[in-house]
Amino acid sequence: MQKVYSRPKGLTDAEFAYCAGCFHSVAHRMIAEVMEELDIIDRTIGVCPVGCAVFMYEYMACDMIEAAHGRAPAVATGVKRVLPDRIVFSYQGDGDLASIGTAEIIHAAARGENITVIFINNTTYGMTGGQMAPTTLVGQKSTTCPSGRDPKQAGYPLRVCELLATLDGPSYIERVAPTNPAGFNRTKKAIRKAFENQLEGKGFSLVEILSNCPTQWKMSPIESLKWIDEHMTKTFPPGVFVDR
Ligand SMILES: Cc1ncc(C[n+]2csc(CCOP(=O)(O)OP(=O)(O)O)c2C)c(N)n1
Repeated sequence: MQKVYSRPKGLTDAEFAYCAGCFHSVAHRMIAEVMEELDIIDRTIGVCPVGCAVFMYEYMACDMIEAAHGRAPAVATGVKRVLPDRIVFSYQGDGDLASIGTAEIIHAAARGENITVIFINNTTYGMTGGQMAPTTLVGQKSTTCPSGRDPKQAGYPLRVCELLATLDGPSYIERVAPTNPAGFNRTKKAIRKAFENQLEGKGFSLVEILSNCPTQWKMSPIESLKWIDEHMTKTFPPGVFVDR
């Protein structure tokens, strides 16, 4: 019988502690596969976020560093500049990247740092109890906006790809929605390209993955995929925003 599925070498043997159906596991696996395919596991350094992926260092078989909340792009910048032969990526949620870490991501992008950023946008602060995030949709309920986000009080969602695309620094910015097999393939391809760009010295690459949070959204994993397609993609359209 032909073996068609095995654990990528880029993952350790640790079992994921994520909720059932959570995209963090999917994104970890894709990064692990890309590292294996590009044969860079031994020279990759990842920077973990504060958020549900705070224990990412348990799961990845490369070197990992834990950054303070939102500071991953600054830490990644320092590591890459000191060790330019290493492949350096940050992995960040929307609370981490688009709220407390807004300054770090904008300036790393503007400087065109030769790093790879994987941005997990699940529209909520998953780890701390489902509070409103900068990417929470208008009308979306959360524990801190139980009647739905009201722009009069809480403003509008932040579109990170569109914002960063106004800068001259980034070399590649793409938003993907892995809600079906084609979306999965697109996501894997985007992650691979974001790592390849760094290998080629092209500069700053960011992939935003429209992600779910079945637990805080109070949905089944299947319902959460449908919700991404029907609601999230309207505010956050997938596509390539920068490729140069
Ligand atoms: C300096 C600091 N401020 C606030 C917190 C509390 N905190 C922990 S995780 C988090 C947000 C996580 O949300 P997100 O980045 O979207 O990741 P997710 O948990 O959804 O994957 C916050 C505010 C903290 N740990 N440190």
